[in-house]
Amino acid sequence: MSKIKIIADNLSNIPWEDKPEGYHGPVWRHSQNPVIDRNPAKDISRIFNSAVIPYEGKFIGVFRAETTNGRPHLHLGYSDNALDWTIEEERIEFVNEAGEPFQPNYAYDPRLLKVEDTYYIIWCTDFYGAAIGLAETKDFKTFTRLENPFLPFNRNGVLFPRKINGNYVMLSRPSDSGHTPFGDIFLSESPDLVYWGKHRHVMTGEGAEGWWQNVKIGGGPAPIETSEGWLVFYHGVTGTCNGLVYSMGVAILDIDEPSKVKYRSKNFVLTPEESYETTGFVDNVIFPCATLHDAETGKIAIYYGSADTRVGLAYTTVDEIVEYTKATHEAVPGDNEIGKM
Ligand code: BMA
Repeated sequence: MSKIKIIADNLSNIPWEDKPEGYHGPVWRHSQNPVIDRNPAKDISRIFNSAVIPYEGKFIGVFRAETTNGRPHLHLGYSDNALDWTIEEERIEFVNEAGEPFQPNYAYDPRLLKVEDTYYIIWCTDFYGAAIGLAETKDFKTFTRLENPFLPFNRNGVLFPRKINGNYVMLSRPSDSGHTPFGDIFLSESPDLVYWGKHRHVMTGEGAEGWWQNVKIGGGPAPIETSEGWLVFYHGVTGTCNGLVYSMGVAILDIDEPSKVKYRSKNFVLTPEESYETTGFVDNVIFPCATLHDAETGKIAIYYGSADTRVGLAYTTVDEIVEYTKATHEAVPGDNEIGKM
């Protein structure tokens, strides 16, 4: 039993390994990483930045697949143990609300979560440039696209797993259409997933003590509800003379007013170190997009894209990560602006 409570279903069949002896960090890697390596299915050369969820006693995922022509699309995958994945060779076929085919020109960095009885996929779509796409499914057979929540340019849309004060809530990261050299995490609310407003600024990487997040930050997996607040893993980016480096950070947001940061760690909790993270299509990228977590034990398994090439898995517990976040907290100037100017 954990001291800090995860407010979600019990999920005792998630992958798990204890922290290795002598390892000091609050998040540790699965010993058999990567869980998905290059060329995982016919005509798919790389899978990374992908999201998984429990479904009917097993696991299902929406995967960012780079096809052999280099254009990313979303493919379904299935697993009994959330480690060995069978990826569909055909991409997900989306329809519009009238049931007609409505394929995105490209699709990447999906998040996947359930709110009430419906599963939602949020991804980066083409809407006159990079923007956030949204679709719903109840059965993983029919995928209906809803209105794009925001104007271009925006990425890293992350829906919360329940309504807060009666509204759906989404994190996003307004950006540009390329390899955006700036960016903070914002939050918006909607009564119906169509009209979005009450926009708030949540977090900035600039001005924080650590340099690992000084270029930009963006949301990661769906927030985890805990007795201490919403636990969020996110990516933070720094620039070097060899390009950008993506690490994983952690913060805890207020449970009723999630635009307020309660605690955030000044340190990264995972940074590219292993060869499958430092070398790939894009070197030095750790990009978390999903967690599986068990309320009873407090175990958390984090799925992350590794070097834009593979899927990695890492572990922590709610007690350890919350404790670490509090112990290494820094109040960053700019985090507490409510964003209404
Ligand atoms: C971002 C996104 C991610 C990618 C990252 C590193 O802008 O495109 O999909 O993992 O760059 O290349």
